[in-house]
Amino acid sequence: MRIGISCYPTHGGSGVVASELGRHLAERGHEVAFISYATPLRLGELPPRVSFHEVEIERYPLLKNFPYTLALASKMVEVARMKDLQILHVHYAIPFGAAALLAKQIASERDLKVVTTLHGTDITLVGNNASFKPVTTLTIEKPDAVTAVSRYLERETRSQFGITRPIDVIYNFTDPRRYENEVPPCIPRKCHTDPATLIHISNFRPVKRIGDVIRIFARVCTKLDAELILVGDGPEAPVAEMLATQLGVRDKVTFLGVVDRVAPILKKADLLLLPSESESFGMVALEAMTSGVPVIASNIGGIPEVVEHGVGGYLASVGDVDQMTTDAVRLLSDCDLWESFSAAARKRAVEIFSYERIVPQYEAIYERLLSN
Ligand code: GMT
Repeated sequence: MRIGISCYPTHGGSGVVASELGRHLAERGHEVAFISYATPLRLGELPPRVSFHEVEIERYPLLKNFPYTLALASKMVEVARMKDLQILHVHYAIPFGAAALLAKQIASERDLKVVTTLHGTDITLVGNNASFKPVTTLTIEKPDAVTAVSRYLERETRSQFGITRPIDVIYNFTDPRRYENEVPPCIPRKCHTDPATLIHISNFRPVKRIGDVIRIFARVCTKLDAELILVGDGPEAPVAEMLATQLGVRDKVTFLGVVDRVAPILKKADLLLLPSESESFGMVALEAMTSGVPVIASNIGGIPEVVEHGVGGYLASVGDVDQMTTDAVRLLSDCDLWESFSAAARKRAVEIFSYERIVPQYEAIYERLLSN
């Protein structure tokens, strides 16, 4: 098949999923054309059968804000014609879903099928904003197929937008080979050596509750020798630094900033902290699990569909720093328990969320649309 993919090219989960999907589709023999304002970071060097088409952002004195969505739609049309695309698969409702519907109408000489994957913030935060809501609603109602990355997100989409159309739930996926190649011999992992390494990976937005990460870590430090690695950047990074200083643990916290690939860093980690307020899936939890890193997370959104409480990690109510600390200390002080959680986390990631299981579900949707 010939598939166009459009996504945010940044480190966010939706860009990661879209990039990995394109890579795997190409590995399986499909032609894939990425359309965005920059090459998606996780894509790296373009693999065989993958092309990248840049939406150029030009500045005109007349335009205060460049109408990116229109330039994106025009580029989609151009690439659909040039590459004879059959499918346009967009990740994130705003602006990709809207641009794809426009492109489909313009390129009406071809029967271009639009698939929109909802990732979470496009529904729960951005798309739900009153200024976008009518457009977001259209981007859910009108595509040929809509997918959501968790059952939670499907329910949320229906209740927040009053949607009744079919929505396919297709979980995000992982490629266990990446972790095996990069972290030999990571599986099965052994109990940590001192200090224990806790890790948090995010875009440092308020929804991630970075303050809780620091509070949990500071409390863990009163019970055992530990360090904290913070991966990513965003508006809450200075808040995290201030709190770490106030709580007397600043010298045990490393701010790594934004990194392209998390697998090599996860190799060093003993525990992932993800105390988010909202999470449609929790891609970093899956990445940690693939690397055999148990997860301490909030029991919200799509996280319980990814992390099995008491098996490969522990879930607690949002903001329950006490419980999360107790669980972290329990795991880090009992090697047998930690090793069983590590193995179970990896097993669940491989058995349920492997690309081998998930990518064919997207292919099945494309085939269904093309056969109609
Ligand atoms: O909030 C983020 O982490 C970024 C955001 C994005 O749009 O990339 O992530 C969303 O999509 C990811 C991939 O499907 C999910 O794993 C995240 O849970 C989701 N974030 C939220 O729902 C807050």
